[in-house]
Amino acid sequence: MPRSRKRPLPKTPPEEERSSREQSQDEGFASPCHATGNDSVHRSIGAVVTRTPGACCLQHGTLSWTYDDLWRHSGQIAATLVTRGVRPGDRVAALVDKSAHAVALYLGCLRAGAIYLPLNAAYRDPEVAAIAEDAEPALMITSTSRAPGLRAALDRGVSLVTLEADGTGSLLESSLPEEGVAAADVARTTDQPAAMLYTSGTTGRPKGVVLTHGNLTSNARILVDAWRFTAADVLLHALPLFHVHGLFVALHTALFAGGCARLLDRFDAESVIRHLPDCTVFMGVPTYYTRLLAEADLDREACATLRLFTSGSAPLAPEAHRAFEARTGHTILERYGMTEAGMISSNPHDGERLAGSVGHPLPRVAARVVDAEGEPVEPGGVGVLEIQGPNVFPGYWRRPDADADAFRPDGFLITGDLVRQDPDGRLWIVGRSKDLIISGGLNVYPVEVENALDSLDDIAESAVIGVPHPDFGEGVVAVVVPRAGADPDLGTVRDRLKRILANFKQPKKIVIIDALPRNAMGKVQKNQLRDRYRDVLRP
Ligand code: MCA
Ligand code: AMP
Repeated sequence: MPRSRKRPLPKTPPEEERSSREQSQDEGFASPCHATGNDSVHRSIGAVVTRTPGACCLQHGTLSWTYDDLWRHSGQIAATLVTRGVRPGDRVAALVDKSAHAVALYLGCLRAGAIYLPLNAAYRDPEVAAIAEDAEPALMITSTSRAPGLRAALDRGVSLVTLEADGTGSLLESSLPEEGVAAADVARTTDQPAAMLYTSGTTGRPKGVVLTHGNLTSNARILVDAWRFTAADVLLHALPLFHVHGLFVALHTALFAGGCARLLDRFDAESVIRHLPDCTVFMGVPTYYTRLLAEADLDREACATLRLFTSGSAPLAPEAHRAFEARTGHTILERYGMTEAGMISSNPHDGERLAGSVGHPLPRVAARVVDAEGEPVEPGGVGVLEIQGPNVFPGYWRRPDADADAFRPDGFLITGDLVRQDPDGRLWIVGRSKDLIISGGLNVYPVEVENALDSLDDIAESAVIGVPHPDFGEGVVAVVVPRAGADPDLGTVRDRLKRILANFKQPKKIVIIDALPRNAMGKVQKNQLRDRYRDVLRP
């Protein structure tokens, strides 16, 4: 047992945050929509701790934490980070298993004034290394099983410590001086970064999406209100904790409202159905609903205590929406968002939830629909959605070039989603102008897979497309052209890809052709490929 674990956990007054520590590495992100204030995520959760310290906060297996427990554990982690040299504004990367301790790690980072950088556990070591090279984290926290591989892949400058789902690991092994404990609770302003999540974007080069405390707190409060969250809610949490959906949309709504989040290790339809009774809210990506519908046990009785089911991250098929309503009596509330902006629009809690629509822009979100030149389209016409609001991120990590592509000069974010808007403001997503595949709620940027394929000896060029998949909504298909005279062995190609790309990015099918279809400008005609191969992943 590590020495520090025998000590009483630190008690720091949640609302009396200190800002006395040097903040030389801090970067504030001012923007017209981000009024300066002290509304930090940890301060908001700290207010709940003060109000209801003994209320249920997190459940995971047999473990049950009150708000006070979460505060004490996160305080200990914050103090440990400080003693390990983490300064306000430093990035702390986490590739850890889902657990209450992982939530404490997130909150502990914020309380130390650090920027939390969660990583998808499916990332292979080279993917993590590329992100670490860009983000330059002061510390990376991972599981014991991932540590050796990461240690070899990462730059020597990155310190690596471990944290297991049960709270053990080298992170908390060193002893904590009481002064260190007292030092960890750093005040943050709304325009200071709280988290950074990576996206590959259309170039394949990882970009850090910086999210400020103000982005997160404003979005959480708007959602608590819009979806009528209260302290009586018990959220069944099956999503991963490394994306906006699971970490912010799900966890924040539960915690900001003073409710309880019951964590499942991962989504598994049978286990979700087992846990639904005595929960009140469930959130999922469309694949969760498709898989739940495949279970005979999903019925009205199983959902009797539920008051809300939400879906997002990818389009929910109207057939699934209707089938779920028929089977359970619940109308799924579909909402829409993106990492760069958190939640953007939502069907109403009390009004009509329409299948196929992502509802109205949330309060304080300004939305407009424009053509390729940025001019407003005719009412009811299809165009790209652009948005502005306190939820919109201030910019990518050290990437002014990417910022210039993402924002209009007046500060509106170009979402890359093609929409139609009704006269009453209701939005319908009809497509995407960005080259992106969404598979089981996870983004796959084709260029990243193409770059990986093109790096292999036998492959001259490739085009990666998304086609309908019965389980994941869209599935990845790679169309490859061999080098002259080469005869690529697909087994070898797959083995190589597995070493460098996360499992969800792996092509579900690889097709070999002689030449890619191109237009007169030489651009690959992906639409033609999508048409040609649209049925290859159907059963
Ligand atoms: C796993 N596999 C996948 C995916 N996940 N293939 C394609 N797409 C996926 N998403 C493959 C693995 O490579 C493996 O293939 C096989 O499926 C089994 O892997 P396993 O890990 O056991 O899969 P699973 O546990 O069944 O996971 C599927 C899942 C999971 C439950 C749908 O991907 C998931 O939880 N997705 C949610 C992601 C999420 O939180 N998105 C929110 C992003 P093989 O057997 O061949 O090796 S936030 C966002 O988008 C915005 C802000 C928003 O609006 O929310
Ligand atoms: P991400 O980059 O992971 O945050 O993914 C954001 C993208 O997911 C958005 O730009 C949309 O294309 C898509 N998305 C999120 N929610 C929905 C939804 N309810 N319906 C359709 N697409 C969605």
